[in-house]
Amino acid sequence: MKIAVLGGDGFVGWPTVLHLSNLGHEVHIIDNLSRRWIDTELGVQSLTPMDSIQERCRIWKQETGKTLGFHLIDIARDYYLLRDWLVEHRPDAIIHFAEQRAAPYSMKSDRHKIYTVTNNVNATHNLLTALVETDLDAHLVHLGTMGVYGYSSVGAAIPEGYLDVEITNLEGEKKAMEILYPTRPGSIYHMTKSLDQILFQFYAQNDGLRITDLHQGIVWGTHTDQTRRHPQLINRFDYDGDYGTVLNRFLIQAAIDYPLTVHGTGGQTRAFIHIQDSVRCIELALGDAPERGERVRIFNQMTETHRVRDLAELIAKMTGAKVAYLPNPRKEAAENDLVVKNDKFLALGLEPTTLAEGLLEEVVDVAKKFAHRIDRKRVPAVSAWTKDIATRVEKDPERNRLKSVS
Ligand code: NAD
Ligand code: USQ
Repeated sequence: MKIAVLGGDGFVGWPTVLHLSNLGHEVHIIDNLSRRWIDTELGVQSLTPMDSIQERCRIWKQETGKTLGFHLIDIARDYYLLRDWLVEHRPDAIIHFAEQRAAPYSMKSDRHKIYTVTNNVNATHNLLTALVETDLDAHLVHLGTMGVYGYSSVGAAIPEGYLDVEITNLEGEKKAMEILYPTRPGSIYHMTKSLDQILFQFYAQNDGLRITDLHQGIVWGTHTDQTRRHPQLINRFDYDGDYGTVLNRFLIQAAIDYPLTVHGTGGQTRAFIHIQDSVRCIELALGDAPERGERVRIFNQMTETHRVRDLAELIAKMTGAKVAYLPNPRKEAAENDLVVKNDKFLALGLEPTTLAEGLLEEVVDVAKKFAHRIDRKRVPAVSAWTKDIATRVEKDPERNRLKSVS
């Protein structure tokens, strides 16, 4: 297949590009490199030393003989470039990773809120309208998030996208209906993924676009089989308070002897998936495309759930790290249960890589190797969800104590 990977320079995009190229597909990366600019804005860098995207593609060619295309396009702003690219290349499938994906970054200020909404919603909508305009019947696979469901504990498993409900009509009869699972995003970033869902529903229904939306949990790990092939194919690894995600952060914190930064009680339960499984799921989703006229196909892309404090305790036991319970900069439930259905990927053949498989150690080893690249001042998460929370967090003695010890 000819596949366009939008956001192919990112943390999940790059290993996906390599995985699909290795399988023999013709892969084209479209990216505006905004994530690299955001590192510059924040004054941080990936834990791992990333080469330019052109150099990464050159090394892949050298190692495998396979060519990767790279096209510098901002899909949120350069609509006509995107449309003309699609006309010229006519891909069979498009994988859409190209959004601002950090919840803390999206909550930093009004500017960051506006950027995240403008970038993400326009990126998705430009792509959808371009597919219609160019009469392109490509299968669109979008990376969404488990966070669209919210984290209320209703004591029922979260289904894969849709919920069966019963509505009482004016005659008092009960009518069955299937709706998108009610969305309850917890940040501006997660809200944009909820808006994406409505855009997909409309374009599938109105124009017959073939769309798969993958509601992915928190991705952890760093290497995949393909990024391991050469030091210059190494993946991005975010550790800072805005872009680093919880499990990867705890692992690097343990590696540099920094207390594990648990927010609140750590009673938040979240869904997780290893990066190797993430790229495999995308392969599986590509092989299971919907028909024209079908509703959007939604998969829950996760393999296990964990409570934040359980993860901290597990890593503390494994490495001897200390755990710091800090005031939570986010507005989120202090404690929640989470049961998630993921039957669809299991039925397609996914064999989950769980925390128990020894890969936690691998991340700690990578972090130790590149520890000299870590700026400890960038480790704390400082983006607060409201002004009141910001004031409370700022005054907290435990947070200030951590500042002085670290
Ligand atoms: P990332 O920030 O590392 O990569 C996103 C890439 O998209 C970057 O290379 C960026 O430059 C590019 N991009 C952003 N806006 C663009 C635009 N307007 N035009 C062109 N390129 C643009 O993020 P990631 O961790 O690789 O996540 C990829 C996708 O998967 C995101 O949509 C994210 O919401 C979703 N996701 C990620 C995780 C996770 O834990 N990392 C979990 C669930 C879902
Ligand atoms: N947390 C801590 N300590 C930290 C960092 C985070 O306790 O140092 C807590 C947070 O308060 C939160 C939980 O860990 O309760 C998860 O935070 P996270 O930053 O790991 O994940 P999140 O903000 O939800 O976002 C990440 C990705 C996003 C993706 C989402 C999947 O950045 O792109 O969509 O995971 S999910 O969480 O399933 O919605």
